[in-house]
Amino acid sequence: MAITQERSYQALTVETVRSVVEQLQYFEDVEQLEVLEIGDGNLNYVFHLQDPSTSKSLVVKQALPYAKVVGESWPLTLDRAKIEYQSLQKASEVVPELVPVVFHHDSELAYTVMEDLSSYEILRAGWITGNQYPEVGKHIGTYTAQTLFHTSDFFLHPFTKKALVKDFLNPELCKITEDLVFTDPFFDHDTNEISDEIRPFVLQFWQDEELKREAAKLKLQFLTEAEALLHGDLHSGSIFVSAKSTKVIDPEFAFVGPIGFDLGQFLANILLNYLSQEAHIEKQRDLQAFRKYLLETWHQTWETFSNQFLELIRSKGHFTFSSIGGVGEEYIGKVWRDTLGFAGCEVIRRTIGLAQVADLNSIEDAPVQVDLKQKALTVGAALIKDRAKFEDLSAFLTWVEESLS
Ligand code: SR1
Ligand code: MG
Repeated sequence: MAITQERSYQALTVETVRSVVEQLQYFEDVEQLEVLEIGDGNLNYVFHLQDPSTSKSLVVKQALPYAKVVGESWPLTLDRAKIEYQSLQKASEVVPELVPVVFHHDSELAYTVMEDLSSYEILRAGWITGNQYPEVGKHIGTYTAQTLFHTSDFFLHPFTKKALVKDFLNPELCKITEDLVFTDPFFDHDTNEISDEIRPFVLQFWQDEELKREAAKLKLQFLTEAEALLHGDLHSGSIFVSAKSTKVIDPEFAFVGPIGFDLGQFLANILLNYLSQEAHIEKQRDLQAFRKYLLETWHQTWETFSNQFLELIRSKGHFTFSSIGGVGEEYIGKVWRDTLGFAGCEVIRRTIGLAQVADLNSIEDAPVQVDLKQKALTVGAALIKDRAKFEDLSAFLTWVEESLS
């Protein structure tokens, strides 16, 4: 039975997924396709379909009505598939080279057919292996500047901006972030994953009232500041890379929120990898070189983002006060402080919360892993509490070199 004739939701299988691509007339004979389910994320199915005779291929991503990482006990809206599709469409209007090509979307069956990126690597996996991607900082700086500016009040008419906020209300996925990033890791919550070895350190960590006060401010910003349409989950597992090209995927957490959140998530995942390299790279000289590359990546990200965003305010901005000296620069200063604070929350969450990262968890030497996780928690707390003290990028980079090496 062809799944396209069934108009109520059902999960696709390696058999039924053929019929959903048949209508695209992209492949000559869908029966010949080799189909694999390759999803390794937390939430969705991802099918890879390839014609063995021509090597033409596509990917079909389908949302499940629950969070795959936990199971059917955690129901989750299928609307996220449409949000992801619409967000990819918006990004493709300004940075088509930095997102996958989308061929088709079906909201009822909650699937999207898109470009196969399996010739690329996931950035997290590449970094763990010690691979360098010299362009990724510039690309993520461009992606954030262009997508965030063009969906902000600096660019949009107020009516259009409000409509955007309404179109991208994403309450269930936002709630996941509100809980997993901004709440649970600061308390003894059952979603956390904390080994017996690190628990005594974490018990002390939870005693820090100043940290909780500052985390509360950041959570309130996340809840209330509708600055621009975010990707919403911009960690190194949401980025495909090759030597010269970058593709940002998976914007199912998209909503109109504080700009620093996207940049902060990317920064946090750079810092987590930076820390973890102590266990992955054996030779001291190679370790130093790789860490230098990671800091250079963040340098390029921030410089590209801030320069492009300011230039866009100057050249395309519709916000009345944009021409007043310092308005744009002060706004970028606010985004900088928010970025550091949000990065701190993400570092802490990926260390002791739900959905931790392979950068740290793949370290087999248990005492080394515990030591690095403690360092990560200390770094995360410092970013949250001291975010207003790092005057600029160079002060921050010096601090990383001195305190994380
Ligand atoms: C239940 S979802 C867990 C995490 O996976 C996604 O990638 C987001 O980061 C989310 O917080
Ligand atoms: Mg994801």
